[in-house]
Amino acid sequence: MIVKRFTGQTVEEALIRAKWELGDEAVLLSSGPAKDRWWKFWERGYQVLAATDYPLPSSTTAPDRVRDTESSRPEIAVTSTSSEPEIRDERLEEIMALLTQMDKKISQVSTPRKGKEHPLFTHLLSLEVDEKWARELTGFLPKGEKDAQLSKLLEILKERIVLAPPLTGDTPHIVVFIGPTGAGKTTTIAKLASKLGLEEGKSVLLITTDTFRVAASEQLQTFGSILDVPVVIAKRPQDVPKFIQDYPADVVLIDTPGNSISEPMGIRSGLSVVKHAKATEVLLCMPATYSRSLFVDTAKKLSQDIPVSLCLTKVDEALVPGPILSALLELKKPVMYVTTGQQVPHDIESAEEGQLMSWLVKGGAYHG
Ligand SMILES: Nc1nc2c(ncn2[C@@H]2O[C@H](COP(=O)(O)OP(=O)(O)OP(=O)(O)O)[C@@H](O)[C@H]2O)c(=O)[nH]1
Ligand SMILES: [Mg+2]
Repeated sequence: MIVKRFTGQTVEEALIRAKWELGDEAVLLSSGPAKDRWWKFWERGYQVLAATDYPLPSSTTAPDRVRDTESSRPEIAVTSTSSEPEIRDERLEEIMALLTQMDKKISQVSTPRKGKEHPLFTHLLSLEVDEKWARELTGFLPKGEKDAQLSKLLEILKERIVLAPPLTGDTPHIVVFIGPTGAGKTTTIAKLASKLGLEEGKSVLLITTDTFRVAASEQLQTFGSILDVPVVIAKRPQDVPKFIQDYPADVVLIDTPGNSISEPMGIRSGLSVVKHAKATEVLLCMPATYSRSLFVDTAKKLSQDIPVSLCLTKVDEALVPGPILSALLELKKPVMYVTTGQQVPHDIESAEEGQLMSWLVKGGAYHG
């Protein structure tokens, strides 16, 4: 009988090696975590002890890559074969029984705690929440009715995701809008200008510093003339303070060119507008259609540690809320607005007053 130890990153991998080398008749004697450290490139290793009564056929030896590594491993034991068929059969039966037990244990190991997961854990995974956050959030939840659990989850999220109050127009605001290209900065400015100007009766000034993109200033001027709000073009960040002085207004909304995170010059220029304007708020417009990592990287690079509030744009186009939920938990930046479509001025809502939190928890269409 040949008894030999095989190792792998998983028990299954070690078993495949055993079958490969000893043949299909090989039986499993034991399995578990590997006891030596030759697999030092891996974090964990597993070993199986397998046996066969048959001589190794030369054609079933492992391929070169496998054989090279196997041959350098220490064998636990190699025993000689027995010539007594009955004794061999008894031992074979014992070994088969052992094998059956081990098979059960292995299948338990390979399907870890599935039945024990919190029911909301799978719900959060289906919304594409990061596994790390899904596990952490559901760790706080008691077992019980799904609705009660969702309400508890909502409470937990309200403690962790800060919502900033909307611009009221009660005090003067100088708000600079930054964000990646096409995020919806200019459209959001038009929506807010309309809300604050037409609905709340505040005086509004629009300033664009976007002189890079063709027709960028015309886009804002068109909105300005429809809303009957003055629009001025600042060619340099240094020109912004003079316009603010010359056109006194309750609310000044300042547009900047869209920035790519690979263009540090553009990012610096947007932040220079923030500095020169002496902004009271900086709104970082971020598309809710981004993946978690793109959202987090872009938000960090564009805001460069200055305090910003988020305006989540295009939530109507986001298929699931999980990536954004995960990103918000990671970023810990307050959310002030959510934009829900292309319509000016309707498709915007305050994060505090709108559907954001319940959408993050339940998913589905934003206004479903
Ligand atoms: N579906 C949807 N589309 C939006 C939303 N907000 C803006 N858009 C659209 O997104 C496109 C880009 O909007 P802009 O406001 O020009 O974006 P921007 O960030 O100013 O773009 P740049 O100045 O080029 O960086 C336009 O077609 C908008 O109509 C939204 O909430 N939902
Ligand atoms: Mg724009």
